[in-house]
Amino acid sequence: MGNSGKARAHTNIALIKYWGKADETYIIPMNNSLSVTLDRFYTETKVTFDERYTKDTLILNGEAVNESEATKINKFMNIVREQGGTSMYAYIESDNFVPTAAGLASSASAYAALAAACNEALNLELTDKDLSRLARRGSGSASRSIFGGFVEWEKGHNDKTSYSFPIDADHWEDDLAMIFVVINNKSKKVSSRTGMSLTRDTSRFYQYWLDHVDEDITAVKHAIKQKDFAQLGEVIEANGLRMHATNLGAQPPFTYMVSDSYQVMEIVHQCREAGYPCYFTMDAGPNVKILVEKKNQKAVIDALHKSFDEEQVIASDITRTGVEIIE
Ligand code: 2P0
Repeated sequence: MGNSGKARAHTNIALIKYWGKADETYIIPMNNSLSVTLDRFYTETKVTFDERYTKDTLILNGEAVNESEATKINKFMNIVREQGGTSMYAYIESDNFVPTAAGLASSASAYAALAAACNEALNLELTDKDLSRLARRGSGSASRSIFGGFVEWEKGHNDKTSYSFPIDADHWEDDLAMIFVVINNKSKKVSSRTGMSLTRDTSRFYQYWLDHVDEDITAVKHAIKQKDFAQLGEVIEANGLRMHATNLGAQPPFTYMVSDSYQVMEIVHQCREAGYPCYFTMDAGPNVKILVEKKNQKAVIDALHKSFDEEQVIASDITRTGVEIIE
């Protein structure tokens, strides 16, 4: 149909974290980050522009979204309209394919899929690089979900120079998997947007984080080149912990880690000692993600099942497929 497009984008998990913005309007990050794109969790979004619409409408998993989500989407659609030279509003239908128990609703796959669907619907003919820049305006991590496999987000210094690109790993992704351990948490959630802003502005450890993140990026890229899983794992685990340490240095201090998160970390250590190399990382919540070679995936899952219910442990392959137009 004339003014419509449908796209699928997969979510991604940062191995080297994005934590803090240099520019909140354009979503320019303080540091480069590096992620893997996951096969199992994705968003499909169809967007239709029409002159008869009087506002943007977003239907997410079959239901209208709340006011604050609608405002965020409308802001993003204004950017799209400006790029496309149109004043048409849009009807957006979006479905998140994430196991409901996982609670991993992801702005990364959401804005990557929406950007690609808009590109198709309005014939913007954006390159992947420009699509990554557009997705970034919705949510920083979305800039990485335009691509499959290992992806680096170059922080740049303005709208033009801040975008993601894929890192050639010679198909090493096919040998790797990520295991999610979903942890129930009743404490009040600090959103990533709020958490990273408070930390950037107040944390006594934040400058240390910034001073060392480029070393981690370089070490990870070296490990990918060498297909050295232990080196990759050691660097990403340390980087994730260092990001979480910056939160403890904020005023007021806060943390995303709960006791079950520490229990998963302990199991990861035990698996390593038992000869199954695997490494953890955490984002703006209590869930723990474990990077493992596929050949050891079952052993690690079995170890986790001794302490966690079956539905709390979800494994995903790494996909090398980037955002796709599906209609
Ligand atoms: C990341 N996180 O690199 C980091 C690590 C969470 C922890 O990107 O404000 O939803 O929309 O740019 O991308 C989550 O933050 O934040 C995130 P905004 P986003 O994956």
